[in-house]
Amino acid sequence: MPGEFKFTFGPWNIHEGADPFGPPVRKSLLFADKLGLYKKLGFDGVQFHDDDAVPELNDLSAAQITEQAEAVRKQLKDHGLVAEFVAPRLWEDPRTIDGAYTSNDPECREYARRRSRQAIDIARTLDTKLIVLWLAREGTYLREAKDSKVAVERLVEAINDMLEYDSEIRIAIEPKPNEPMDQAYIPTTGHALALGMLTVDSSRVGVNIESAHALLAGLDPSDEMGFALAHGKLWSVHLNDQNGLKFDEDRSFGAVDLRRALNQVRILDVHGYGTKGEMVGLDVKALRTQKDEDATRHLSNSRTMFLRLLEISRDLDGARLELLRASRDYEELDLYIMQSLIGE
Ligand code: XUL
Ligand code: MN
Repeated sequence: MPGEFKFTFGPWNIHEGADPFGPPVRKSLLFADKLGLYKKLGFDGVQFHDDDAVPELNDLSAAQITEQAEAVRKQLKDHGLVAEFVAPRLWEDPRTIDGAYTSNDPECREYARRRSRQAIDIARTLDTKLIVLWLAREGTYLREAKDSKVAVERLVEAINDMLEYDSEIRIAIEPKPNEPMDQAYIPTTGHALALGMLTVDSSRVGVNIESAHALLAGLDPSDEMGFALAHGKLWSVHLNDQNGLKFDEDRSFGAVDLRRALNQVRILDVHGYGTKGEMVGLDVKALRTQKDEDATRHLSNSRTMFLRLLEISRDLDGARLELLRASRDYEELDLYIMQSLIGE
C-alpha cells in the first residue's frame, strides 16, 4: 500500500551548494517558488526553521511576526501543504556563538529562550504543535569551557520554559553527536529521551531521528528508531544517508547503504509510524556538483527509494523470516535479505 506515508522536507533542502570551503554554485530560489515544487516532487508538508517562515524575526514585533506567519499559512493552504514542525534556529545569531541554552552568558541564554518562544508562536500560527530542537551549539570544543552537569540543567530549564509557555506543543529533540561542536551534550536518542525525563512534562518531549546523525554517533539508525518507537517517542524522522564517519553528508536516502535504508523503512512500517500523523522527513542535500535545472532530484530520488524499499520490505515472507530466526539460520537470512534487495 505505498502512498500511506506523508513526505516532508525543509526549504533548506533546496540549496545553493555553498560549503565551508566554497561559495554558492546554484541560484537561490525564492521560498514561494520552492513551495510550488513540493507537490510536483511528491511531498505533502513543509518543515520550517522559524526564520524560514519569518525571515529576520529578531527585528520584528510580536504582531509583525504573527502577520508574516499568517501569510505563510495562507501560502501553504494555497499549495495544499501543511507545516510539519517549526525549529528555532539557534546557531547563527552572534548571541549563540557559545551555545544558546547552554551559553555561559545569561543574556545569550535569555535570547535563546525568547527566540524559542517566538518559534512556538510561529508554529501555532502555522497550525502545527510540533517543535524540533536541533541543539546545534549545545556542547563544547573543549571540555573545560562549560560544566556538563550545569549544561544539562540549563537545557532542562529551557525546555521547561517552552513546555510551560504553551501547554499543547510537543518538542522533538534531534540528537547529533558532533558538528558544529566537537562534542554535543545530547548526542543520541537515549540522551534526548533521558533529558525529556527531567522536564516538567516528559510526555511532551520526544525525538526526531536523523539517519546521518545516528551514523555519526556510530549507531544504527533503525535501532535508534526502534528504541524511540518502544518509548512511543518517535515523532519525526530525518532520513538520509552517510558514507562513514566524516561530516554530516545528508546524502540521498539509500544512496550509500540500501540495506541500512531498508531496515529504517521496515522498522517504521512494521510499527505503524505515520498512523498518528507522523511524517517522513527527508533531510537530504543535492551534491555540490549538481546543476541548477536538476537540483531537486535528491528529494524525489529519496522518496522513490523509500517507496521502493517499502515494497521490498512488505514483500518479505514473514513466515520465512520467523523460521530463519527460530532456527538461528542467520546466514540464510543474510542471503534472503540481500537477494530481496537485488531483486532475486
Ligand atoms: C543539522 C540538521 C538540521 C536540523 C533542523 O544537522 O539536521 O537541518 O534537521 O534544524
Ligand atoms: Mn536534520
